[in-house]
Amino acid sequence: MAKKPLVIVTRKLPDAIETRLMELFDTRLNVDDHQMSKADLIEAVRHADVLVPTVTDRIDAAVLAQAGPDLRLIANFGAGVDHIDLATARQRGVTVTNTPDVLTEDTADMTMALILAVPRRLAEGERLVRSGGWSGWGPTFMLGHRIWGKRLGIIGMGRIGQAVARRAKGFGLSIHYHNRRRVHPDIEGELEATYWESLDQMLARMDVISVHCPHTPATYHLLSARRLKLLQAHAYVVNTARGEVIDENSLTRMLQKRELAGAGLDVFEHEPAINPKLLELDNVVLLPHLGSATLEGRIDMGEKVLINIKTHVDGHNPPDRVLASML
Ligand code: 8YV
Repeated sequence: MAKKPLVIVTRKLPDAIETRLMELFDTRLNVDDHQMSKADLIEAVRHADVLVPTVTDRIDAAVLAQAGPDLRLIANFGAGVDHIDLATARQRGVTVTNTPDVLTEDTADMTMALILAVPRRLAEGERLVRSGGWSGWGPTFMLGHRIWGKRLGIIGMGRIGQAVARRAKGFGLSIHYHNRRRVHPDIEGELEATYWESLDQMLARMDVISVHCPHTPATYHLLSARRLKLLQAHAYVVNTARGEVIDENSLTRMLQKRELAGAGLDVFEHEPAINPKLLELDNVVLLPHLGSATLEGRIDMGEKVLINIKTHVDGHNPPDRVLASML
């Protein structure tokens, strides 16, 4: 029997996926789910034929420089690949795949939850009840702001941006978007979406902003201090994409000074570290990167990883290849 390829998985995956990986390949699991150090990652790429990393592993040029001759595939468990140096991988002839599509609806649900939670003060109210500090209903008690009829500006109108737009439309928000490319007129028509070529122009007019672009060198701090200042003081910012797209310190300062109404953040610039000042604010809802965290989603992501590895090992082009030029 031919030697099975060595697949090294950096984090604990759902049991069903791990079992199938064990059946198909010579697989090394991380059953206690410890975070791999840089030395661990280097050790892994030295020996593996296939590496299965997640967003918590930095596969940079220094790690890839140590890769052994057998490393041919990095089958990322996750859609975002900003933790992998794609250019270096390509130079070294290493294919990179990801897991798109299967986390679109879950991430859009979580985004919608934040779009509702911040203006309606959901987390704040929950904290009050738990603290025992609720003294009863009152007509002017804990008033939030209405969502229906407001303008939502979506930055990045890919799969997730569109899935958010569909939901938001149902909640009576009008859809605006900025994207590198204008989407197909049929999609614009379905979503009744207004395209803004100028992000600055859009920002200045929206009630809610939601980020759905990938983190790339071009989108790092896309919402810079300057751009954040273009937002109206009653606007809310939601981010379920990547923390690096927003200048977190500037956002925090503006929230502190009430130059913005609030923010719903599922991702942070230096995860899992969070600007401590954010923790003191009532007008923010903070989540621990839960966007795609459903059991169903994780299994679907694992299935994609399996298919990407299997097709590659069998000598075919894996379906979810990522090329730097696609981002
Ligand atoms: C995943 C994500 O949980 O897929 C992504 O890009 O941000 C998350 O929802 C994570 O990336 C898994 O590696």
